Amino acid sequence: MLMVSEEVREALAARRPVVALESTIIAHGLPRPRNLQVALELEDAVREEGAVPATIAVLDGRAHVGLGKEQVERVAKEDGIRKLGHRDLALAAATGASGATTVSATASLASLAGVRVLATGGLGGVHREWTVTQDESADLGLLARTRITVVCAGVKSILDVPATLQRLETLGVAVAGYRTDRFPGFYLSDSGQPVDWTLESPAQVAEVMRAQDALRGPQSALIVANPVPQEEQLDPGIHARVLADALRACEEEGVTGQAVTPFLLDHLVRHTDGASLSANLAAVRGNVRLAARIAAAWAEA
Ligand code: PSU
Ligand code: MN
Repeated sequence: MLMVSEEVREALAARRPVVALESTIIAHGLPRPRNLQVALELEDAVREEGAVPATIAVLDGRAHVGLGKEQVERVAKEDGIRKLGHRDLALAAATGASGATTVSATASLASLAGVRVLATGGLGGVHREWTVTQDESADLGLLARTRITVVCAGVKSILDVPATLQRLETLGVAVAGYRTDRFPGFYLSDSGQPVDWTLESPAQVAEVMRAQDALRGPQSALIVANPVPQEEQLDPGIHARVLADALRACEEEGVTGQAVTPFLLDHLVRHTDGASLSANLAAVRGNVRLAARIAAAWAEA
């Protein structure tokens, strides 16, 4: 059921750095055909930093850790490819379904395969209007019980960021800013919220990972929040305006559940003339490169 590619298996056996990459961003978070290009580009960026990329997805019921080019193409192009959270994995495996994995599903499969570092764009979290919809991404609960390091540009700015940070605190998930004391805002370098901890180098992140293992306790994650460079962020004024429109459209069209995140991301891309896409890509690229350097520092131990 779990298929670890030969390249990833060899790298893990030789203690060479490996970075897990999620696939929901490819299948449901980015417009086609750009998504395929980006998926391959992110794998290249990991390699350029000296690590092995392990893109994760489920194809015909098999959970893959490390995809070949044709498999990445299927994830990017196949119509009807599902969006799988960790709760969907067994259902997909047993029924032979295919789907892209969210952070929660990617983290659980990565951890099963022995990959310790994962890169994404923005984490899922608590949605605005949570009191009505109770929509909180399964990413949070899974990260409370999975020992993995997730490099992200904060949580998606479509969410209730302060509420998400509060939930991470309650769930006991460690959060640190990378070279910043501000929690990043995905498309924006600063979400307006502070973080309690700042880490300065990949080596220091790896030290924290070792300390997590030494101190035992619950198997929880480490979130490394890496801001998009200020010169590549989305204009904050445009962001505020278009996001308000997107949230209104979502409500008017009655979009709920798993469809909410892709709907909002797509709305932002279409109403910012692609500027949100550039900021999103800049953030993901930075995260993937940092994740590779963290994986290298981790593998050195
Ligand atoms: N970050 C992005 N684009 C995405 C996502 C994150 O830049 O598409 C995906 C991730 O896979 C994340 C998921 O785990 O959205 C969260 O979805 P939900 O809110 O339905 O849990
Ligand atoms: Mn949700």
